[in-house]
Amino acid sequence: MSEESLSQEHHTFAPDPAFAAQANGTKELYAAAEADHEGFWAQQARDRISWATDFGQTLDWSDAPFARWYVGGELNAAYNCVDRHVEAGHGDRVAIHFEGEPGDTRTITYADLQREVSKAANALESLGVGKGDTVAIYLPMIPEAAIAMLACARIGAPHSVVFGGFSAEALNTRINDAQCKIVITSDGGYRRGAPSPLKPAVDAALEHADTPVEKVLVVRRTGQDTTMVEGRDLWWHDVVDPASESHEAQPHDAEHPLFILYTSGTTGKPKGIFHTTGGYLVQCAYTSAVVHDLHPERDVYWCTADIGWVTGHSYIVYGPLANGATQVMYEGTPDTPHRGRWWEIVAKYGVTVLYTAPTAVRTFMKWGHDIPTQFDMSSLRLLGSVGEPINPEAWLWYRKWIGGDRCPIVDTWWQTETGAIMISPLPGVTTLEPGSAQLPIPGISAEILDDEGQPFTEAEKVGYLVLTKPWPAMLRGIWGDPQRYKDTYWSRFGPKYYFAGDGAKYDVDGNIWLLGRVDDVMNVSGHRLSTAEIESALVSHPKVAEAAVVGASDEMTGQAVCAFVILRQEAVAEADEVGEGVDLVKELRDHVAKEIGPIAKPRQIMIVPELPKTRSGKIMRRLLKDVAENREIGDVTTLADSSVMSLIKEGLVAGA
Ligand code: 6R9
Repeated sequence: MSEESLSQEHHTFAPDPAFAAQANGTKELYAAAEADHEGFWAQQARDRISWATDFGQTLDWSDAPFARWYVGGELNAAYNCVDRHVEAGHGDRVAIHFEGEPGDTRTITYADLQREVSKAANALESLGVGKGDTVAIYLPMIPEAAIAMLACARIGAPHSVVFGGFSAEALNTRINDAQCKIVITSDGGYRRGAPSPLKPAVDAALEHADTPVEKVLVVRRTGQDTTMVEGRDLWWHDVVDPASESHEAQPHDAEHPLFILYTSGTTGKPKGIFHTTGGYLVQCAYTSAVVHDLHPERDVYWCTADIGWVTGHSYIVYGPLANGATQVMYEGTPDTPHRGRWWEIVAKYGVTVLYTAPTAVRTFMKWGHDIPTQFDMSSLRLLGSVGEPINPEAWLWYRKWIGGDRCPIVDTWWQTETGAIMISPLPGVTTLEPGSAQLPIPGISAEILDDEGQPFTEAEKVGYLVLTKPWPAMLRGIWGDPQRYKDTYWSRFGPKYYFAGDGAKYDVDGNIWLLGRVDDVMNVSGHRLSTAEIESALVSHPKVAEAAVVGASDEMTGQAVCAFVILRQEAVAEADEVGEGVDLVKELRDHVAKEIGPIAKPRQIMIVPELPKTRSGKIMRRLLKDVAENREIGDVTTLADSSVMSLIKEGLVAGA
C-alpha cells in the first residue's frame, strides 16, 4: 500500500437505497451474530443447506484448535449444489454459461449438471474410487473441472485440485502428499489463442515408480495428439459418457473431508490445507448470498478466478451453486483475441455480478478505459475484489469505468485457510471506503494485535491481523501434519488467536485496511508464493550455490519475485569466459518455471558475489528488498560483514 494512496482526497460511497432495498445483507445480521455466535451459525446452516440428518451441537471447540462444526449432521455437498435445485423445479435454469477461449460455448442447466455429475460419479466408482479416496484434478477452466469436483464430493472422495499452471514437479509432490489414487486431466486447454498441452505434465509427474496413482482420466478438449498409457489412461468420453445418469448421493458426516488445496507457506514445502463438508458449505452459501448478493432467479454471476485456487473452489463451485445461481465460466486470457474480451462477455451474457482480482483491474487501467466503454455493461450491479489489497486508485477506476459509477464494490479479504470470505463490506449496508475491506462480516470476529500480542483500536497504527473466534469454513488442519497446523496458525500469539500472516490497521472510522503479508509469503498477481520454495528451486540448479528471494513491490502485479543468486565457482568462471550472463539468467528463470510453474518465474535475477547475513546466518531479506525496490539501503549494523551490501550494489551497477 503506497503512502500517496492514503493521502489522496477522501471519497466514501453510502449505499444506494434501491440496492439496499433488494439486498440480502442487512444491518440486523451484525446484531444477531453478536448476540449469539453459535445460534447465528446454526440458523445459517438450517436456512441455507439441506441436511440429511440434522446436527446437534453447533460447534465443538473442546479440542481446540481442532474444530468440529455441526456435530452429528449429515449432508451431501453435491446434492446441495445440484440435485435439490432440480427437485425444487429449477432444472431448466442455466448453471454454467461456458465460454471457451476460441469462442465455442456450452450451456449447462441444473438438470444437465445433475446428469453430468451423476455420470462422472458412477464412472469414478467404476474405476475404484470410493469414500475417503483422494482424487487429483489437473484441468483447464472447462466445465469438467466443476463436474469432477462435484462428482468427488458426491462420493465423499476428497479432491485435490492442482492449478493447471503448476509444473510436473509441483503436481508430483502434491499427488504424493495426498496419496491420490486417480488423476483427472485433459489433453490440454486454450491459452492465448493456441492449444496448450497438459497431459505431458501428468505423464512426467507419474514417472516415479512408487506413484500412488492407478488411473488417469483424460478429458478431450483440444484434440492434440496425446500419448495414452495402456492400462492406466482412459478417455473421459469413453468412461463417463456411457455411465448411468442416475446416482444416489449418500449423506456424509459434516466433518467428512471435502477437499485438500495446497498453498504456499513460509517453508519450501507447500501445505495441504483441508476443509470439511458442512461448515465449509454453510459459509460459502452464506457469503455468496450476503456479500455477492446473489439472487439466483435474476443474477448472472461471473468469478474470473481459476478453479485451481481457493477462490475458484468457493466462488465458482460451492458458493454460487449452493445458491442455485447462474454463472459464466471463461477458459482463457483477458486479451484473447482482443483486450475487450471480458467486457464482450459481460455484454453477451448480461453479467450482473463480477468478482475479480486487483491485478486484473490494474492491467485494464493500463490498457485504458476506452476499451470497456466500447461495450454495453449496463447489466452490472455489483463488483468484487479478492486476492490482494486493492489500492484506492484501482478501486475508483473499477467503480467508474467498469461499474458505471453505480455499482458497489466489495473488497473481500480471506484465505485458502479461512475457506470463505471473512472481512468485507456488506453491499447495501456499509458505506464503502475505497481500498479498505472494512469489517468482519456478521458471524466473524477479528482484531489487530501489536508486537506484544495486545489488541488495540488506535487508528493508523500497524499490527497483525488475528481471528478471535472459530468460524464454520475454517481449515481443519494441514493434511498429515497436525503439529504444523498448530505451529503455523495458533502459536504466534497463543492458542486464542488465529494468526493470519497479514499486517493490518484501522482508519479513523474503524475500517480495517489489510497491508499485505508479514511473513515470507509473497503475493504476485493475487497468487501466493513462498520465498523458500523459489529459493529451493533455484539451488536445485547445478550452477547455483545459494539463493535469496524477496517480493519487491510492483505496480502491476502487487509484488514481483526478485532473486539474488550466488553461482558455484565453476559456473562463474564459465559465465565470465563466454559472457553468457544473460543466457544464464534465462536458464535459471526457466528452471524455476519447470520446478514450480511459470507464475513463480522471477521478474529479476541478480547474480551477486555474497548475500547479506546476520551473525547467526539469517539472510536479511529487508536489505535485499531495498535493492530490489531501488531504495536507499536501510540499517546494516546487524550484518556479520557490513561491506557485503556495497559489494552487491557495485556488482549490480557494473553488471547492469
Ligand atoms: C482468497 C485468497 C490469501 C492472502 C491473504 C492476503 C491476501 C486476499 C485480500 C488480500 C488484502 C484482500 N489477500 N484477499 N489482501 N485484501 N481483499 O486470495 O486466498 O490465495 O490463500 O491468499 O491473500 O495476504 O493472506 P489465498
